[in-house]
Amino acid sequence: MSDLKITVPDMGDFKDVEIIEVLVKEGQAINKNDSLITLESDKSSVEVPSTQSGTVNKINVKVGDKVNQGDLILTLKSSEMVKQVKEPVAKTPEKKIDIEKDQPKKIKTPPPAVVKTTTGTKLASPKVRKFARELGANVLEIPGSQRSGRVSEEDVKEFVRSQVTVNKGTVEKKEYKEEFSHEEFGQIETKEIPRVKRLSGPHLVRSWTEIPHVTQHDEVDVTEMEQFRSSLYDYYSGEVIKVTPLAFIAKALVSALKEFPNFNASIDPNQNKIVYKKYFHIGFAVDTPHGLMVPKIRDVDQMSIKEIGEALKKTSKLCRELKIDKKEFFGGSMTISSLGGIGGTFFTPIINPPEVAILGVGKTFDRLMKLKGKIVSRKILPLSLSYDHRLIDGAEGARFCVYLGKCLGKDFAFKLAV
Ligand code: CAO
Repeated sequence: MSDLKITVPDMGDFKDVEIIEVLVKEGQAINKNDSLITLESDKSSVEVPSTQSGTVNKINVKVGDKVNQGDLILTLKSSEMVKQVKEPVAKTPEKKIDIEKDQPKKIKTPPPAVVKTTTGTKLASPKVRKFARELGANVLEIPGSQRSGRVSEEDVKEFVRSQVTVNKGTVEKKEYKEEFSHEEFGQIETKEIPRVKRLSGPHLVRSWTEIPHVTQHDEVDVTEMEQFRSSLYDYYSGEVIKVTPLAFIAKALVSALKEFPNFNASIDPNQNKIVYKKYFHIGFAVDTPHGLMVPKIRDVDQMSIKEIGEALKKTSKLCRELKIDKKEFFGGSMTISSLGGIGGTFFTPIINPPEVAILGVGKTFDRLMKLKGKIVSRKILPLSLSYDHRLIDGAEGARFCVYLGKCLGKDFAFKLAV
């Protein structure tokens, strides 16, 4: 075995370029073209691949060093062993620098690079990686929302938000340590957190920790609405029309949003302003095998009850088949989270920012009540309204619930259907 020297290749005009990552360890077996170090200038970053196969003998550089053409990166022990390297190697042909041919090559902004380390691979552009580094985040730990799991700048921000708590102006990284591991108590199974849950998790944490939630529970008598709903039929064919109560609730919600514009708003913390929305795009929490999704149905104010029901079916199907456009998760007025098809009464829905309120819907149940001296059975719909107390006061929250109740009650339900 003889020592091979791997040096920094010709990089055109670039001088004193900083090493931002050392991607191999001493003693590691590597193949030709495996990335060794990442260099970063003001304009771009690039990975320097190995020109030889072998086992890393001595690494001559460290993160932070500034290097030029010809500087020694590391020495390799040439070996046949390298053919047995088990770890698959991510090829990055666009970024190859051929130091054997010694042809001057400028560092150009490469296409989104494969960030490769001894512990894994992750797609991210140099700009995003730099951004992550500046925030002290390891790009390998960040769930990527883009195609093939590529990490975007927004993913980095979301990840950092989820990892830190602001405490008296100082930012602390959270670390969790269990005193005893789960397997000490019996058999366990470990699975990956599904992608949708990985993405929604930080969003939920942010909402729960940053928004002062108030949840108001209310019961609405929907007996007449239910009678009306179950009596719907097609005028021409005579066929029964099945419409979910959710369509009526969405329509009633739009009426309430018109009456209480603070609920159809967002807080702009940067400008210290309230943004009032003049549209009525209602979000619906959809339970899918991949996790919870909240698509919007646009312009619900311009739709009939039947159309809302159909839109709900269509949109939830698109979500369950992962065919929904990402943009449909944004730009909402307020969200409805309905567990009415499953069961249960009251719960604490978490606001979906930048919205400021969410309506939780439970399952309608029968209740015996005394009305005008008689015991009668009525249909009761449980509602749980969570709102952002920074913008909405308790009194306004209560008024909103009362108004919503009227919209679903005997005097108004029929009007909604028109
Ligand atoms: N009370 C009584 N019955 C109700 C009801 C209510 N509040 N809401 C719906 N139902 C009935 C429907 O009429 C339907 O009855 P039929 O089968 O007789 O027609 C049945 O329950 C099934 O409804 P559904 O829930 O499948 O359909 P939907 O249109 O009402 O709701 C959707 C659509 C997408 C909201 C729903 O499928 C879903 O995913 N719900 C879960 C939402 C969720 O997970 N929220 C929690 C978020 S926080 O983690």
